[in-house]
Amino acid sequence: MSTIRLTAAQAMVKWLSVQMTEEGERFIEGIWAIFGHGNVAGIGEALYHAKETFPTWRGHNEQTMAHAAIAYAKTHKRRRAMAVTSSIGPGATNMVTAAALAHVNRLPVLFIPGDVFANRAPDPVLQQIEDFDDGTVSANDCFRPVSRYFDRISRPEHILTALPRALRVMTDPANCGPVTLAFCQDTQAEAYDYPTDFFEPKVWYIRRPEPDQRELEAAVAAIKAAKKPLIVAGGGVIYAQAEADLLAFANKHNIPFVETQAGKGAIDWENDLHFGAPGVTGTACGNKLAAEADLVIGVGTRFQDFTTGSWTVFSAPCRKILSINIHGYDGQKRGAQPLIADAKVALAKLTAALGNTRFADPDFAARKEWFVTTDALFAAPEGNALPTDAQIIGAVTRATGKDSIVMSAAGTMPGALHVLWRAAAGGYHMEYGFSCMGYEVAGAMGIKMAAPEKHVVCMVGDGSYMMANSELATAVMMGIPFTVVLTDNRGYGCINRLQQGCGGAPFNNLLDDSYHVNPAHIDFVAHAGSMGAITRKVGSVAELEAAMAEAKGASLPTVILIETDPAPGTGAGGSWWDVAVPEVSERPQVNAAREKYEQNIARQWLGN
Ligand SMILES: Cc1ncc(C[n+]2csc(CCOP(=O)(O)OP(=O)(O)O)c2C)c(N)n1
Ligand SMILES: [Mg+2]
Repeated sequence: MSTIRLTAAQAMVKWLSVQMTEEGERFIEGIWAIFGHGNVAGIGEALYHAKETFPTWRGHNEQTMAHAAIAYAKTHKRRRAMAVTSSIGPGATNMVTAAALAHVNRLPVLFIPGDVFANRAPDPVLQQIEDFDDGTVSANDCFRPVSRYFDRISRPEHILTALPRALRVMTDPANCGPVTLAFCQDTQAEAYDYPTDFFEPKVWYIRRPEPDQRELEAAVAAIKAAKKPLIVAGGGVIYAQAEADLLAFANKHNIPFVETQAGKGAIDWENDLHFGAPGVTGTACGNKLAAEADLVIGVGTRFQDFTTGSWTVFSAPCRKILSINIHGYDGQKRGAQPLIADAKVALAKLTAALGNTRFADPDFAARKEWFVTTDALFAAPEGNALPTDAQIIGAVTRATGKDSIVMSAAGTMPGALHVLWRAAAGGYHMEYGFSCMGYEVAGAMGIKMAAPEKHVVCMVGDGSYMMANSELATAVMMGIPFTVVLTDNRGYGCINRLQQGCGGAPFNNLLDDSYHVNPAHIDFVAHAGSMGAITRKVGSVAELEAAMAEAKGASLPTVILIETDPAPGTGAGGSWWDVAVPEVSERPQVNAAREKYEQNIARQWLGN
């Protein structure tokens, strides 16, 4: 057998650089790295020699580097990914939040944290946590519950099995998610005679499982028996690249559809059967259909509480849910009738079996009415009033075209965008599985790396921006332009509203309502400017539109700051959301909110 003598780290990098997509590109495009003693000598040396064929990028924070990697994979519909390496200890645990984010959103990313010495000679090495009762525990065990595959590389031979398992998970349409290969730092540097053919290029094909015949027949029967079906399109539609198939299916059978946060942008908003969004952040016309539907057909959705209005939206008279899903876990939630298959394949089989089945027209007048209502919300504010988030969205709508991707993750914007944003196909990127503050700026950079031809617009609140923004400097350094619309309402606006909605007093959310000795004054323009971004403070939505037009052509990231009103919500659409209100309180407002809460939980559908 022909062999090649490499360190384990060199072998890992060599192997990763020849894992290919069907289109002939590297599946793992490259690696984000912050070095420390846990990876600089081993992995760092290997990456240096491979830098022409397998690029290394340097960020400012392990979590946000991983956010960029995750956004990149999402933009590529899970067909390409990135790796992220850290030292041991804090560098590694900084990535745990990002791993959880990828896990919830079922997105592929390869985490390679350094780990303690396999030989334990220097124990306790710098940054090693010590478990008094278990010699095998390291900080990296935190990754186990948030990885779809976890392995610890403590011998050089381990990569021969661990790496193919990692790629198997990342390219598996059902089990897709983050992989963690915790790499012991002495093992990284250890040499081994690897079989040469281990490094032959390999193409990873993403399979499309066929449905079970019985499930298919039952699904056809359920649809034929329905009078008013409604399709709920989730992220699975996009990951299966089944957008056109879904539209053809909807058109042929005249079934209206709504899109979840992950599914939004699967189909252009202008299609007549597109009724917007369901649930907590749903459109009025979409939620009206949901309330009247006798069959909800989920396609690639995991039925998160926002989608289902905490299981009050798909309530009476709808008690039937058909769930077309790649995984049995999602396909059988709450007694849903499953059709476990790839979305593209399942839709083709269903439509063939349904023949010319056509349903009665949905309420097109309600759809029209919805756009009249939201047009009014988009209008610029009167006089000197601070704009609302809806008015900001109106301005961004006017300033962007179908070549844009609008993105966000946490705060007021995700809900407001879900209900109001008129997404072109492929024009929406929302991290709402984990809704992780601090995803936005780094995520925008990852999107732009995946889709350089698009105008990427990052919608971020002052709170999320303050939580993580330092990859702005990375984007400047790497010449990756995107537009940040930073809405400054002086604090955690959406949680402040939620707090009061639950009967609470305004407390610890807006900066002025929080303990302070000196009133907070954050100069965002100076802050973003200090990292090299183009910065503008605008005083009106008209100025925002003009600044956005300018930012579109820039070669650097642009941060546009606008002060907004923290008080109003979007004022359109929506449904109840289950946030538990205290059963006893000295505050009458809390008692009143609890009373309402009990009425609402009585409406929840708790399953068959
Ligand atoms: C990492 C993280 N911490 C806490 C939360 C809870 N949370 C959700 S939105 C939010 C406030 C966001 O404030 P900002 O970004 O300013 O948006 P605004 O609602 O004010 O527009 C908080 C604290 C979260 N989603 N993620
Ligand atoms: Mg805010």
